[in-house]
Amino acid sequence: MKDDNSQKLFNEARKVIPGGVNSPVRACRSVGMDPVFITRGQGARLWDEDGQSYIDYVGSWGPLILGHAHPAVIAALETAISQGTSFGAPTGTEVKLAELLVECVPSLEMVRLVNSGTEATMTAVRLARGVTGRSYIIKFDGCYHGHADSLLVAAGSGVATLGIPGSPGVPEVLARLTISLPYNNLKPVKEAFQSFEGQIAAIIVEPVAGNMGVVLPQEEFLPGCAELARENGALFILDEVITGFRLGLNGAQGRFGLDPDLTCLGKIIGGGLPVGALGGKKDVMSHLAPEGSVYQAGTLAGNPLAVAAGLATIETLKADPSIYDRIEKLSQTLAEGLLKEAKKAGLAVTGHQIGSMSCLFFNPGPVTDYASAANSNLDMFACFYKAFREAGIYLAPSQFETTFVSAAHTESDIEKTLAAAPAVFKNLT
Ligand code: KE4
Repeated sequence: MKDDNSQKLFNEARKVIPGGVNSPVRACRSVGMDPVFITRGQGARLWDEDGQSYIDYVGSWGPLILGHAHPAVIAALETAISQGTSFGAPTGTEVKLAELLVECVPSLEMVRLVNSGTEATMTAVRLARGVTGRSYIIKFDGCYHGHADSLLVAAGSGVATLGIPGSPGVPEVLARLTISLPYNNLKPVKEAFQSFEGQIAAIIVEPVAGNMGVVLPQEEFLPGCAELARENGALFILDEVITGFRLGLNGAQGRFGLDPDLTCLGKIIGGGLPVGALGGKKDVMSHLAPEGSVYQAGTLAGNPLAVAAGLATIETLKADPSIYDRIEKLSQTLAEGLLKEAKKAGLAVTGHQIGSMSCLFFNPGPVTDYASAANSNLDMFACFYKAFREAGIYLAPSQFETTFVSAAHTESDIEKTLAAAPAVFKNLT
């Protein structure tokens, strides 16, 4: 496949941007390829600098549930941008978005808009520590909550493992306050609360893990975490940056009937522009400055353009909730079809799918946590990724990400994707 123009741009990019990208996953290093440079997106498609078009299952890593350049989003942005780009002052539209988030996300009583998912989770951790006066937090191996120091912690598994710096620059004194445990296992959580009695400020968890591939919560896991947090005076924080408005207007908490103290949002609520949000119960959120003393701020928080794109996206979803059924069915067809073809080719694979999120693990399974997900055949995934990209199908360049279907995908897109599968999988055996 011709990629001269992307290659040329990548060579230029690497001279002035570390790794040639502004976010590491985009470099495609884990699949041994160079990235293609995108010129435009429309609906379920992307075009690169060499004129190649792709059926896009990355969707900007989740925000584009309506697909690229949706007319309602473009129109809202055109109206907003004609009035200016940022005021650094309150606006009526950010109140409207806050009210819409409170209306849709069951546990929310108040919400603070920020600029990214990282800012939302970073603030959630600071708020939990500020409200409880405690320093330790529990997260789960393989869950990714953005790149704030306390959350960028790779950790061993096992009971109450003290985090080890997941990245140079994260001071050990800080990393040790993060206890990272195996997903889907309540026993280590219980033991952590016993070992660090009265010292744990919060549990933060992805209700459906989307950053170790897609790993579903086992039945008692999330309610068990909520109960253990409550019993021990810690906050229960759901990181719904991916699942918020992805698994329905009420997110994962609506689907699973959860009532977290805090919820982190991002991606879809910005419609492809930089937005995050932290929301929760009034008695917790009111500790945030200027009402309370836990500080958080942002020059572009509640930015009018990002708010306009987010409002248009959520209002479009609200106006036609059948979108969710449609994209779930397409995602199911895609996931089941890929699994069937891979098994027919004799490959050891496991498929997970929920809503419009799915993942094919090159792994005999079961995959229930990061340790089992990490047993996947990453070389085989890399060949799968390369072959699909050359067939014009754009997947996330990592086994540990999520395949997203948008409202712009059609049955024909899924059929075209599945039609490429037999030859691809045959070459993997
Ligand atoms: P951002 O700071 O990238 O907006 O959000 C961080 C974040 C928080 N929580 C969850 C559950 C997330 O998935 C993310 C970010 N997701 C990754 C991809 N899985 C973003 C892609 C990237 O890092 O470029």
